[in-house]
Amino acid sequence: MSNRKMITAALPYANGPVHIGHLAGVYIPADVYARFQRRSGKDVAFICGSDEHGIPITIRAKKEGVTPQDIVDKYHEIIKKSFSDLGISFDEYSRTTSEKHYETSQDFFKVLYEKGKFTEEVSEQYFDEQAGEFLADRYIVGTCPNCGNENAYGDQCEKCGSTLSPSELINPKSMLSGNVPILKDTKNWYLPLNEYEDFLNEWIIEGHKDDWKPNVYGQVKSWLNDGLKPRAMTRDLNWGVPVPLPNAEGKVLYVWFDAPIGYISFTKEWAEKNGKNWKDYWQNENSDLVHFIGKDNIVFHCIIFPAMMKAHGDYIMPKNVPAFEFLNLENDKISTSRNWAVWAHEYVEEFPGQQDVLRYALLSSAPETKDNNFTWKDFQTKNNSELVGIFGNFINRVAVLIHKYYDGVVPQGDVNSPELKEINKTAKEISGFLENYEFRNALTALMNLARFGNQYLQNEEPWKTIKDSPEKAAQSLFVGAQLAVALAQLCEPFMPFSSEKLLTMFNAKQVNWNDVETQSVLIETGHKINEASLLFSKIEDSVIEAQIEKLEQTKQNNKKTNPNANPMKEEISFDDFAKIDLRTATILEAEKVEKADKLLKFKVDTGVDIRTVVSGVAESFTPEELVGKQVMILLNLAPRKIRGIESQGMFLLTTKPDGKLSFVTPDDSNVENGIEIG
Ligand code: B3M
Ligand code: ZN
Repeated sequence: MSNRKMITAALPYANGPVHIGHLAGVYIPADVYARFQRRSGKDVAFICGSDEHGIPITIRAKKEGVTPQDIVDKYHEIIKKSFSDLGISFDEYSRTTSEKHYETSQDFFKVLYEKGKFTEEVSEQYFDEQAGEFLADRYIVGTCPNCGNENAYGDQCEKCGSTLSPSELINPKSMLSGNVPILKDTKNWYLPLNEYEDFLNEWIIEGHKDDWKPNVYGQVKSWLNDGLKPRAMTRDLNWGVPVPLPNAEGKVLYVWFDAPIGYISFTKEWAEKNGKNWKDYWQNENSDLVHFIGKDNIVFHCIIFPAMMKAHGDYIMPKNVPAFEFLNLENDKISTSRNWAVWAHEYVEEFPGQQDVLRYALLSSAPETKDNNFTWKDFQTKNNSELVGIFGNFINRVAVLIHKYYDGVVPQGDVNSPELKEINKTAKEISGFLENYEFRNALTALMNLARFGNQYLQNEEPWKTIKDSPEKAAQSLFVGAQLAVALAQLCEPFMPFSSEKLLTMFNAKQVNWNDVETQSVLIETGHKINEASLLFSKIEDSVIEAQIEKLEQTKQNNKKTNPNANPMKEEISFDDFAKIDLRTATILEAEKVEKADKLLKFKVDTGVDIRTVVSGVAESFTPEELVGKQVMILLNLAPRKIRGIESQGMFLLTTKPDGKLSFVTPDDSNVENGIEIG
């Protein structure tokens, strides 16, 4: 085991806040591990930052009608604050738009380029001629070949869930302009992953069969069994780290090329500020590189990034990649788009001072080996029965009784009491579990020590023995004090806020993990403790019901009242809406269009002018019945030639279940023409 721990946690995309799924499956376990390693005297670098490139960011920007930079600036701050509020003890939390990161990822690319590690391939890709841009898969919409959904994306149909490629879409359209994209040749740089198969097989399949988690090992094995293909490390996009080569305009590094290099860039940033050498952590065999990630990131951390580092040549391979499964919320998949989540920043606001309760609850249902479930009821039980009822109760009793009987001074007791062995045993157990990434077992071991303490006090009954055999009472509370301080020391990786409070309460200092594993006395006889304060407080039913109600509300909002209704279109900004000029108007004349069964031609008084509109309503109305009708018109739609007639606007219409059209008309029959609608 080496003395240095280079610990990374997956870089969250800065396209939204973090939720309990992220926390339970990556950040809290990673933090427990990092804190534990620091306490064990290891030289730890715990590094993370926001992933600010990639399509999720540009999509979100488009949705909100702002620039990608606006999006990442906003969410980077929110995410960073949530982590710090929850006590995630990153040594560095940076972002992939930092200067150091541009430099580091471009250098990395250049090294691979100069070593001839890339192949150049020309492929056909969809291109939007009007926007002048190549289109990422997500930017192409069309009809799903499997279910007929007209709003399927180039990479996936959200209605039937099938994975697609843009060429499979029927009637593909660009989301940028709405035009039909053309196929155009483009050159990109590929990493031939197939050339790394032997290396990966030897390193992981043969080398880590026994020490990597079965879910991780299994996924890697199945990827390798299927055979690897060259993968493009550059993309035709305008948001990302520019490809550092001449003639590579309009091309950026693939987000999964630049993002993991972020770990390195941010380590450099940290090292510079702290007088360290980043290479000690990344390029020295005496360093254990450990990546904490969710299961959807396994291939990137176990295959692609290692292949990149191998190609580079100077880097160590990860010692372990403890990937977590997913956490569900109230038995339903957590989803950002459906707002089905408990958001970290909202929790911090709604449960002030109770960060450790969330840390505890999430750790005890961490999705270590299979998907797991978070429910508010369970959260309440964990707080009320375990944290308040067991942990808090034991420590409170000890502190209160020491004040009551001994003026807050730890009484005389036997330093060889057999109960004290429980402390060392628990410390060793926890450390064994944590070295093995078994966070739930580690937490159980901690809790068992509190249970043991409670039981001990219950059996000893110092509140009774104080009268007839004060020596016995002193002995009990001496042991109680040791157990309480042990809990204060050992709970730090899991519940750092409570640990700090407890150490203050017992007027004690944090010690190394090894001291708790070996010492029999953690607080001396004669030591004066501080005032007892309550560590945890009961969470009332009403608080839990309010949270459940909040989720219920989300469910209602998500529910379709009309199962046939199409899903909502892409969100638009107010500015987009403000561009639309809708008016009241009156039809002055109407006539059939020759040789066109569906079309009628109208003269319309829009209040602004009198203009011609062609509309496909002939199957639903006769011209005569429409003369004099007041309608709503989209006034500023670019004119279009329909059957040789220039149509200057569009009526607002709806379709009835029988397919017949009907006009949207003002509720009030006396509205003037030209009144704006909005
Ligand atoms: N940004 C997070 C995700 O897939 C992704 C991780 C990058 S780690 C280098 O949700
Ligand atoms: Zn479909």
